Amino acid sequence: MALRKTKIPHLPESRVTPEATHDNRREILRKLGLGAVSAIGLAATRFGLRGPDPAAASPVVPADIAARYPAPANPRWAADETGRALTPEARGTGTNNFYEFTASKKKVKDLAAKLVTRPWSLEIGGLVERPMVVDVDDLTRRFDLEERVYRMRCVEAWSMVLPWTGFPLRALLDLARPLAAARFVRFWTFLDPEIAPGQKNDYWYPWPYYEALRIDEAAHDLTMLATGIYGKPLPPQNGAPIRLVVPWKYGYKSIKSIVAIEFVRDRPRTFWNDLAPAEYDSDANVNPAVSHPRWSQAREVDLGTKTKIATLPFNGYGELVASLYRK
Ligand SMILES: Nc1nc2c(c(=O)[nH]1)N[C@H]1C(S)=C(S)[C@@H](COP(=O)(O)O)O[C@H]1N2
Ligand SMILES: [Mo]
Repeated sequence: MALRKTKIPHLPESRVTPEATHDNRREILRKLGLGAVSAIGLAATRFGLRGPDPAAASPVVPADIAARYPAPANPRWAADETGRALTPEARGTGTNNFYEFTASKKKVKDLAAKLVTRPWSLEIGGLVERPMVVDVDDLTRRFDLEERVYRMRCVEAWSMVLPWTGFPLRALLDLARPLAAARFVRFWTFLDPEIAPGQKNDYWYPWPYYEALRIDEAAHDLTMLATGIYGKPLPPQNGAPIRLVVPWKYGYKSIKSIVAIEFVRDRPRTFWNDLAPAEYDSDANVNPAVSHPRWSQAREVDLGTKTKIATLPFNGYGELVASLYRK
């Protein structure tokens, strides 16, 4: 994501040169502080973050899981209520942000093909009654899958309309049963520099990618764990085998390829906010009235139709979520 502090009208994440990022490395590391690095290191060790074992790998989605696609549409989210057309599949699965692989959106797809997404274990822990390490397909077998069409607004001022398949994150909360002391949920992506070139080459990023939600945001009906898109299991570039989708927040909150979910008491740090706090706030609620330091957030390009449209507060989901933020 754009880390330069100089005033450039709209520098998309993909156009930031490694040099530009590198110039800021010392500043980033200073901001991060040793405390943050060791806290992350500690959690990573505790949770045993690791990529899948390629020796044991079978990239094949089990037949019973594959047979659940396409999943029934949730009638409430069968089409975009603002009248926007679904983004064509080739674009939705061909223009991606996944910095573990590359900052070039159109190259993510080919590079991410190396990600072995099965078998894939997910660790759920922290302040929960029922901590578990569970295979992602076994986890999915416990829930009904449904399809929902959501708008996805990237902080870089572009958006898509995507048909996700998955289940509400709340269903996982019901399964794991967070303790009363759990006020936040924290998410981690895999760490595997051998497979993900960004994790090796872009060594100044605090890998693995980490995100967080308040517990009430996590329990909100809109918040999904997605296992599919366009009526099929997720392809690697969209965050296979399981990723978060939080449609009223900028896209960077919707963390991909999750390996661990931790329930915690204190507000966790988040990846982009640690990198550039002035540019990427931790709440990341879509807000057309608050500009990014280097570009306006008032409008966005719909990547499906290549037209510019007005950005809506909370990405148009305000009626459902604004109450979460009223004091
Ligand atoms: N692990 C991980 N998750 C991530 C990212 C990333 O770089 N790594 N990029 C985020 C950003 S900036 C966006 S806009 C969305 C893009 O999701 P999509 O490629 O499926 O449209 O994923 C988010 N989740
Ligand atoms: Mo983004």
